[in-house]
Formats: sequence, C-alpha cells, structure tokens
Amino acid sequence: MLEPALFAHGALEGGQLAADISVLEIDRVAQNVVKSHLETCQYTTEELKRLAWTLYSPEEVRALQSKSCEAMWQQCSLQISNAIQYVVEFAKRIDGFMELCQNDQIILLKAGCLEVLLIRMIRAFNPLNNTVLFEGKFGGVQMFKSLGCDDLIGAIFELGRTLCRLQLSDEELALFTAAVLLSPDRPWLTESKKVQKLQDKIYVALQHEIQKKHSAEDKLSKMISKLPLMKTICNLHLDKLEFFRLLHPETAMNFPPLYKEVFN
Ligand code: MHQ
Repeated sequence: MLEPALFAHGALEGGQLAADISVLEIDRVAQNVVKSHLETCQYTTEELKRLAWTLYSPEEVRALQSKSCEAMWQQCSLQISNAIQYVVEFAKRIDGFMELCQNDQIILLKAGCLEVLLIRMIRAFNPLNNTVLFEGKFGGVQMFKSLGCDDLIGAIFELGRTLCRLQLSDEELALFTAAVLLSPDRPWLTESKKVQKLQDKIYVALQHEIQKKHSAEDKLSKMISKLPLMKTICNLHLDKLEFFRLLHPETAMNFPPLYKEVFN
C-alpha cells in the first residue's frame, strides 16, 4: 500500500523519473532531509553509544513490572509524546512540508508519526541483547509487562530486530522516515499530488544514498517490506489504546495532550 508509484511503474529502473529530477535537486533534498533529521533526532549517536550498556537492574525491572497498568501507560505515553515533538520538528524542517496546507500537514503527522518513531527506534535499540531505551536506561520486553500488551510489545521488539539487521545509516534513516511521513496515500489528503512529488524526490535521494554502498534495489525493497509490520503495530496500538480508554477513562483523560491529539 505504501509502495511508491516509482517501483510499480519501473520508473526508477528505467531512469525516467531520475532523469526528470536533476542530480543537483536530489542532492539538495538529501542534504535538507539529513540535516533536519540530525537536528531533531533527540539523541546523538555518541550519546546512544554511551548509554547502550546502561541497563536496568533486575530490581529496577521488577519495580517497573509491579507498577499499575495505568501508571505504566501514563509513563509510556509521556515518553512517546516527548518523542513525537521531535518528529513534528523534523517534519517542519523538511523542504516543502510547510508549504502543504495545514490540513494535510496534520493528516501526515497523525498518520505517520508512530511509524517514524518505530523506525527511529533502531537508533535506541540494542539488537545484541534485545533492549530499548526507556527513560534513560535500556531494558527488554519484560520491562513493559504491566501494560498487559505483550503482543504489541513483542511486535515492536521484533520490528526493532528486523530493522536493525538492515544496518541503516543516519542518512538512510533520515530519508526513509521522511518518505514514510510524506506518504501520498494517507486518507483525506487534499493535495496528495503535491505530497507524491515530494515523496518521489525523497525516494530517488534514498536510492542514490544506498547506491553509494549497496545494490540499491535490494536494500530499498527490504526497507519497504517492513512497512506492513509497522502498519500492524500502529493498528494494534490504537486497539490497545481504545481498550485502555474503556477501562480507565480518567487516566486516559490525563494522557499528554500531544499523545491524545495524535491518537485521538
Ligand atoms: C525516539 C525516542 C523514543 C522514545 C520513547 C504505547 C505503549 C503503551 C507502549 C520510546 C509502548 C512501550 C518508547 C517509550 C514502548 C515500546 C515505548 C515506550 C525513538 C523511539 C523511542 C526509543 C521509543 C521506542 C518505543 C518505546 C520504548 O527517538
């Protein structure tokens, strides 16, 4: 569903689209997107490297596990809400995004920001011991037990593992998240043609970036093949949230405003 028209029509292989967009323009797109990513990625690569072996102790994990479901949801929604702010800032800095109508900006962010977060997660994911950064330290799936969402958490960690295997550079990550954000097939977009044009350029730039090291067709298609699992996770998250709202309406009312707004 999210597969760009580019591939469906073989435009990339034929070089038709690439020929329409000048090398200069592609370089400019890549530079802008990579810069925007680096300015808004919340943690620098060095910070994450240093933190990678700062693990929660077994006692700390037990403490998290014995929290109430409501308290843990509150904590997670706060972390997610903070991270979303950086994704919003990333979007705003992508050339062309602010020129879209406000309605479309909101649609793209609401539909795409969890997917972007899930891709960004690989920076804060350690596949060697299956841990993720949560409130300053790394921990495994057990950490989130009190949420009672083992299937959701399991799927998120599985995605983390499979995305890490692709060994994406920050440049590739930047362009991939920008392409996901600028998906022209989000429901209710009013100027999807404009979004399509922006996404096409970003995918061509991503293709160029990958080609520096790998056979691009292969890596790009592997990246795109993870999109269905991301969609599944987003839907699962919405299901869990809806169910949580029914059980604990007062807690859900006090979720951070940005989290509420994005996942209304
Ligand atoms: C970002 C930084 C970041 C921040 C928050 C929805 C729910 C009830 C549970 C991290 C999900 C639990 C998230 C906090 C858990 C899987 C969530 C909670 C990259 C992503 C990252 C590391 C988030 C990853 C997913 C986390 C751990 O720049």
